[in-house]
Amino acid sequence: MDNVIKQFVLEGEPVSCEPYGCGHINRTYLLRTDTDRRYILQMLNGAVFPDPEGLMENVIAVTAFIARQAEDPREALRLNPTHDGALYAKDGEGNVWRLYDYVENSICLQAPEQPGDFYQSAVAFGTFQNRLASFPAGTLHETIPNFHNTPDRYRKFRAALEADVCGRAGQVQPEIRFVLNREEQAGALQQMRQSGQLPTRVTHNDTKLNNVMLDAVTRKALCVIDLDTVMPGLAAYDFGDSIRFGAATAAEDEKDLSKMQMSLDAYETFTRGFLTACTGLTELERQTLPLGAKLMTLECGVRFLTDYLEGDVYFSIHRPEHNLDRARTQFKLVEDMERKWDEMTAIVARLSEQR
Ligand code: ADP
Ligand code: GN1
Ligand code: MG
Repeated sequence: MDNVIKQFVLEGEPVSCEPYGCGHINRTYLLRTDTDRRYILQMLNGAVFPDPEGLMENVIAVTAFIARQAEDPREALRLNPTHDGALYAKDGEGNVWRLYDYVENSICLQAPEQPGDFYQSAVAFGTFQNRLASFPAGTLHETIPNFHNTPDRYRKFRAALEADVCGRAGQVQPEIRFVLNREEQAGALQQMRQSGQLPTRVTHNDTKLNNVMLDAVTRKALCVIDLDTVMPGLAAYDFGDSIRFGAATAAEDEKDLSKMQMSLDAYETFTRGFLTACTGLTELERQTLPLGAKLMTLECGVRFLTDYLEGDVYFSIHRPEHNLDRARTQFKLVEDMERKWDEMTAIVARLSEQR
């Protein structure tokens, strides 16, 4: 890592570099220097992102675009250059590394702690989409093709099931049935995207609460981070993935499923913040927001279960059945959303009218 750090222009001499955060994909480190400067050093996961250079082009363009609209410099992530003037470095194995300014005086939450936190995350993601409304979406690289193409996720699930390389399918029959029973409805958003009924937007596509920074004092939205999956997408993806994670009453890997529900209060709070910040959605886009919540949750569960069947090759795990536990919480949430469906659609309709 020393060889990587040396490539970047730093303020001061490095004094420590420790693993940081709870991401499932990249390797993230907090780098400190003797002048008390803090940086976030990240190595991109090359297995997940086949075109890291294209990905960095996206991140460079999007952060510059947002920086031009920012009132506080912390509203846009800032990449630090190498001595050669590039905005990323490579190590001896060809891995791509980047160095962000640490967003100072900020907090990043794994779950909402105060009533306004989830609202502020909705403002952050809604503002992000709004600020990028005039960004030329066609110039972005598709960093993970078919990322939120749910039918494609089903195809990969079926392939993993067929191969069953770890011999795990036998023990997860109820989960497999849960997934297959919902296959018919899983393509609804994809169909509306392909037919052009829903407009393509620049979306973040990984709108977990822990991809938002809030100001540590005011707890107001500062910026969204983890821009690796910024690609053309649907508004319902960003709304839906936020609900999946932040309106859940338990952690994504909770083992006690009785704790896991989708909070209608949190759902309503997020919807209010998102519709306030993300103006200009079409009527059909607003109507499909609840569907986004359900399908992003189902899709994420399918991805966790697929990874479990494939031997935990994609998401970082910290215990043997971690991906299975994660899949189960997602399916519990989907069931709860199915029960609360009428309320979910009514909330979006009511808040849309009030705007
Ligand atoms: P992953 O793709 O693995 O989720 P992230 O980019 O989300 O990686 O980073 C992981 C964690 O590191 C975040 O949840 C956040 O806590 C922290 N983090 C990332 N970038 C910054 C930053 N610029 N300033 C402060 N903290 C950050
Ligand atoms: C991953 O990188 P991170 O931890 O923010 C994943 C998301 C999943 C999420 C589930 C590039 O997000 O798609 O929804 O885990 N990111 C990628 O927690 O696959
Ligand atoms: Mg993240």
